[in-house]
Amino acid sequence: MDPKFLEAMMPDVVAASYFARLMADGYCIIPGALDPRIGEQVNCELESRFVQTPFCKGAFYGETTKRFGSLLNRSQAIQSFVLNPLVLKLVQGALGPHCDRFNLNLTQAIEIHPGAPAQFAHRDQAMWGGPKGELEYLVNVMWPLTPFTAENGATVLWPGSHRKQDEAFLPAEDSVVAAMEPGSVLLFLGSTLHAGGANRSNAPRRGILVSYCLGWLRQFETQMLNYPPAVARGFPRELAELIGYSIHRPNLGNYEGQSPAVLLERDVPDFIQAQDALTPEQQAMIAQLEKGGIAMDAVRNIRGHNAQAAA
Ligand SMILES: O=C(O)CCC(=O)C(=O)O
Repeated sequence: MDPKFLEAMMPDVVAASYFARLMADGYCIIPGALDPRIGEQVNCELESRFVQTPFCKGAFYGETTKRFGSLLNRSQAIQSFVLNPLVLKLVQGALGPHCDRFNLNLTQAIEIHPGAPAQFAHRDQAMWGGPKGELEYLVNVMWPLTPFTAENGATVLWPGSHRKQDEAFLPAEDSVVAAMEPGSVLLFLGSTLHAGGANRSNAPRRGILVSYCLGWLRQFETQMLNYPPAVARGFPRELAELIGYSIHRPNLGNYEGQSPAVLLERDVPDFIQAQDALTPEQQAMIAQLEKGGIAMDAVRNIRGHNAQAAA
């Protein structure tokens, strides 16, 4: 990555060095990203749900693995994972060039039990159609609640696989194990080939997966059902916006023509004024048009029409 471009995009030197690794290798591990006591608190808050949740069904989720989502409903401390400033900076670096804003894609607790086989290697971007290899669709962030080791099923990744989109599988010997302690965090791109590892130890491996996707994509978890307005009203504004109580300019995801954040108000008006939410470029285009200096085709672009097709 061109160092000048990197510096312009990521002036924070620590963030810039992790970002460079993330984009070069398709993943990076940040040791000591969070006070491990926060992880312990999350672990306590989720304990009874881990115990009571049944094993998954299906070869991909894993029949000796437990998973559950909606974690912001189940643990207050999870907010420190989701809103970690360094992580958000790196996600912005990877997804920012391709969207107006990114959203929370999922929060999922994953407990891989002893005897679990390795998961199928996959790229999480496969859930969306569209070209692959040209843009990043999501960034995954794995927060370990127990140590992650080669024996107990730490995430396995294929470095550089984000640049090999034509290769669905790569040799096992080219993979690396994301060994890390609670408090550290693993980030990897949606284009990076990876899998949950086999658990050959005698204790479960617990981790919290948080992922963020381009703001114009359907989210893996239907976040606004998980966190309807009555719940989201209790969240910090930044978190509510990440869930989807925000507009992706131009005008995407609106409620009655406004940002769905209007639903977080105590008194939602009966009659709501539809209100433009355009990108700065579009606003500039309209301003020029109003001065009489631009062709109608350019205006059609505001609604996403192809100017040539429309001509
Ligand atoms: O549990 C892990 O380490 C990775 C899980 C994963 O990649 C997935 O479920 O998509």
